[in-house]
Amino acid sequence: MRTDVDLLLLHAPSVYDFRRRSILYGPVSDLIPSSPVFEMYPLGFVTMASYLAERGFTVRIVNLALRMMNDRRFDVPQFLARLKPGAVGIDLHWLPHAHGSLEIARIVKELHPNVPVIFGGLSSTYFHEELIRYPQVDYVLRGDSVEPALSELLRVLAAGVLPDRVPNLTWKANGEVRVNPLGSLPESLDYVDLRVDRMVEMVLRYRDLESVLPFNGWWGNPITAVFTAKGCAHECVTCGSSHTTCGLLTTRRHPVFRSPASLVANMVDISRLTRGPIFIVGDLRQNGDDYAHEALERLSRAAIGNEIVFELFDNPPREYLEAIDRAVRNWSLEISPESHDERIRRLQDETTFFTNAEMEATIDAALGLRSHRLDVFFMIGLPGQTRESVRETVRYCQRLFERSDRRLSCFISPMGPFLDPGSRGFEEPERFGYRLLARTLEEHRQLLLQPSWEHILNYETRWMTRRDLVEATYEAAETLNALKLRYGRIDRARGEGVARRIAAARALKNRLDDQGRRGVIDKEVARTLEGEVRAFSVSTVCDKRELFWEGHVMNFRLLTILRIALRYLGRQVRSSTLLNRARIAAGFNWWRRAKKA
Ligand code: B12
Ligand code: SF4
Repeated sequence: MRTDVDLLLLHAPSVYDFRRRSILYGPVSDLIPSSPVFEMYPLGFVTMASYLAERGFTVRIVNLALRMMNDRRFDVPQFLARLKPGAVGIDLHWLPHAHGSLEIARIVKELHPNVPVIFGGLSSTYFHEELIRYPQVDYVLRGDSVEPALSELLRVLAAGVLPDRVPNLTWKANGEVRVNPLGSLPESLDYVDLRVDRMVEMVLRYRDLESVLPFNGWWGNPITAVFTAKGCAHECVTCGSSHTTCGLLTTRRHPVFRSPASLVANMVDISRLTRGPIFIVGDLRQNGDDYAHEALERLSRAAIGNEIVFELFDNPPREYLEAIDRAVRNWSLEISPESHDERIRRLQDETTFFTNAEMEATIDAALGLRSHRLDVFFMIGLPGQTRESVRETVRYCQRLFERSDRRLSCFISPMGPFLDPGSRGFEEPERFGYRLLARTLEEHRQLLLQPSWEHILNYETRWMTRRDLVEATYEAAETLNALKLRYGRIDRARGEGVARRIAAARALKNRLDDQGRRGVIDKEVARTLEGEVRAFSVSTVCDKRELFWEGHVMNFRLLTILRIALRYLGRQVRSSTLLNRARIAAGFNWWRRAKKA
């Protein structure tokens, strides 16, 4: 069979048919760029595409979730029917994609019964033995670093031999599940990269920009992220990638890192393409002070103009912040104390305890330097946390507003929709005060279809029922929003907009509860919610725009894009047949049309 791409990577929406269902998803995605459709695809799509392209495979990323969001008439089966992939990869990385990913796989199988369907990501890894039993799933690649194993799998599939030696692979033969050993556990991450040039080439090759955009609104807010590590040294009870959880999923006993050289080289590449902020995922000090300082020295030499966003997992000495300030012209900080209550913070992660006084000293030091912005994140749904404790957290935010200037802002959100599978809280719920309402993949898939986020949450705690978690969230959101207005963190229009949306979401939730108790959802409520992902579930704990940095007149560097395009087209011409030359000419026409538009 002639194929037009070796591997088609598809990112599904959280709930496949969100455009016709009536669900109140809730503010579960308000502190990330995505909507409740969770339209952002994993960074791993880019590392896999880069790695495979280096080895001669063609890869195409299609963000189906975003395409479906942006165009109500976008027809998924029709779009997929036109493609001729050698293999299809679907991420079930985040558990909230439990419904959408399996539905997309079902459609792919119906349309292309002989094309292998490969799943991967952390949730696929956790649920691999259940996942492989769905008829639409052929292979599951386990682990958090699968590029070499994926390349091997594609090679084996093309050769038509049995994949019994492909590391990390769960598969089935004659109806029997086979679990190959976890052989692909790289000790360093320098073998992978987020190659922006490969992404530009992908856009050109398939003449499709829309499908590779990472989230709704990225074009106006082109924030990018670079990863520093796989795994984590910390032990947050609720995290599906903590030290203990990574041990469970990958058998690795410690996190693995990218070298500072590779990290900074990647940031330089990104800065040549976009002027948007670059978020460094993970605290640089996690791999020791020498690592952090080497990264900063390299950043200083690179003199990147973009805003660089640093994450702190604990409180560094003042000298570290000074080193950031010397190395980077434009920088911001993110800190996640999770709760104002030090006891709860210790319950959430006993390995990294810090006091409020220590955190405030860090805040003062950062704001005494050139930090442009300092965001402090709190969470609802923690061990030991009560409704009163959540109220206290918001009062603590007021204290932070009072003692600092407008560069500091606070955010609070519910942990949702799910407590991460494999997290310590998920594995030992009683020990940490959780009550799980779903355990299997299928149970989570069903939860996602419940009418309201109160019933989608997969947990409650000894201290708060699901209803309490929902009520505590809206109450905290209302008070914090009012405080932000009062202390000048947001302008009146934004503050009033958020207040209106919270009130509308609350009213709708109450009507749903009421009708739920009576066992019928009336037609009017169902119609109001049909296909609705924005009005009642976006910007209902804060205004989404608070997450972004101010844009530039020109967010992208057109010269770099042009250079990559010319290099790509030059390569195509050199290796082309007559047919390919015709395609390249068509590419030029498309480029001219896109420029005119
Ligand atoms: C950075 C990050 C984010 C970024 C997104 C970055 C991105 N686009 O990937 C932001 C902040 C936006 C984010 C959001 C969310 N996140 Co997050 N995130 C992380 C974090 C801290 C690091 C991930 C990372 O850098 N990975 C590095 C890249 C290169 O690897 P990768 O993407 O994982 O891909 C590799 C493998 O996973 C696998 N793989 C992935 N997909 C596929 C597909 C196929 C076919 C194959 C073969 C392999 C494969 O192979 C890849 C290459 O080796 C992790 C925690 C951690 N320390 O790991 C949490 C984590 C992954 N996130 C998590 C969660 C829950 C979320 C949210 C659902 C939270 C929420 N309610 O808002 C959202 C979902 C966003 C969406 N889809 O729209 C959980 C996932 C638990 C679970 N099993 O469901 C984690 C483990 C911890 C946590 N609680 O934060 N997140
Ligand atoms: S939530 Fe905690 S355990 Fe998970 S990646 Fe962040 S610091 Fe590490």
